[in-house]
Amino acid sequence: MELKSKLILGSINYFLILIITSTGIGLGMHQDTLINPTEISLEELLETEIVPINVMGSHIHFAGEWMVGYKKMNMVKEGFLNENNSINNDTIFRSYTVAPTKMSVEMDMLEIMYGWNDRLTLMAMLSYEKKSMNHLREDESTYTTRSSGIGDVQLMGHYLFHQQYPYWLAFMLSMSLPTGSIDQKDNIMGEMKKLPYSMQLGLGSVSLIPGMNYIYQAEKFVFGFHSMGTFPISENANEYKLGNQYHLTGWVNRFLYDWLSFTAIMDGRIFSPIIGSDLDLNVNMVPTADTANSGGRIIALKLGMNTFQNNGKFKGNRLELEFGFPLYQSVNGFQLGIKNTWSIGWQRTF
Ligand SMILES: [Cu+2]
Repeated sequence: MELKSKLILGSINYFLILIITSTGIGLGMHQDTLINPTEISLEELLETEIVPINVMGSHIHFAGEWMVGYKKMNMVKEGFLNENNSINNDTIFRSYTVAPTKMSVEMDMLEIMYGWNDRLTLMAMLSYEKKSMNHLREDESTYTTRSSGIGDVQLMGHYLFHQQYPYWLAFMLSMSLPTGSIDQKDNIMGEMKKLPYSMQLGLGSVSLIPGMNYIYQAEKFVFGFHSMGTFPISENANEYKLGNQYHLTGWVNRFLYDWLSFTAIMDGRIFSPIIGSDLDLNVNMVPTADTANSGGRIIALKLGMNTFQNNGKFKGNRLELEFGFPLYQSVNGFQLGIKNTWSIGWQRTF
C-alpha cells in the first residue's frame, strides 16, 4: 500500500480510537479513571498543561512559577512539487544544473517560561539547528550540503486576556532576534560556497510574531484555535527579507486517564515569497537559490500523545510525542514537498 494511504488509514483509526474511548467503552476502561474537563477549573486545566506542547504559547503559568522544556523536532522534505503536482528531476534539469532530492532539518530547542503574574507569562526559546540537503546532477552524481548552529532566539510575552468558563483567550507577542547565521557555507565541488535560503539558520532580521490562543472546554474534550503571524521587519544584511508567514491551527485534546491524553492538530500555514535576493547565490544552479521558488501553502495533520504527572515522584513532568504529515501542499515554482515531521518534547514545571 502506498505510504500516503497508509497514513490516512492510520489517522482514521486514530480518530476512531478517540471516539470509542471518549464514550468510555473502549479498552474496558472504568468511567472513574476518565477526566471530565468540565469538572476541573480553568486554572487546573492550564496547570495540568494538557494542551499540546507544540501549539506555541497554549498554556500560561501562575505568578512565580518556572518551567523548563526541551524539544527535538525533525522534518523531512522529499519529492519535487510544482504547485500541488509532483514533478520529476528532468523538469528541474531543464532550468537548473542541480536538483535537490531530500532535505532534513533537525532542531533542538530549549525553552524557559516564567509566570510574571497570573495573567502574564514570559518565555524565551533558543534552538540549535542541523540541516542537510542531498543533490543530484544530471550526470547522476550526487553531493550533500550541511549547515548547523544556533537559530534565532525568541522572546515572548503571553497575556491571558479573558478567562471565564468554558473558554479562555490569550494574546501573545513574540520577538525573534537574528542570532541565527545567514552566511552558512559548505564545500561544493571543491569550493566553499554560500548555501541557499532554506539552508540558512536564521531570518537575518528582527521579526515580530503576534499570536492568539483560544481554548474551549467541552464536556469530553478540550479544543482550541491558535493563530500566529511572523513578520520580518526589515531586509537583512544579505539584502533579502523572508516572506511573512501565517499560521492557523485547530486542535482537540482527549483525556484517557489523568496522566494520558491524545491530541489531533490540523495545522495550516501560508508562506509568502522571499523579497529581494542574496547576490552570492547562483540562481541558475539550483532551484533553492532562486526566490521564484519560494512561498506556498500547507495543511498538515499532526497526531500526538501527552503524558503528565500531577503528583508523585515525577510531579510536574510532561512528555509529548507528535507525528505529522501533509494533507495538502502547494508551492510557488519548484520546491521539495514536506514528507513528514516528528517531535518529542519534555517539560518540567517548578
Ligand atoms: Cu510552560
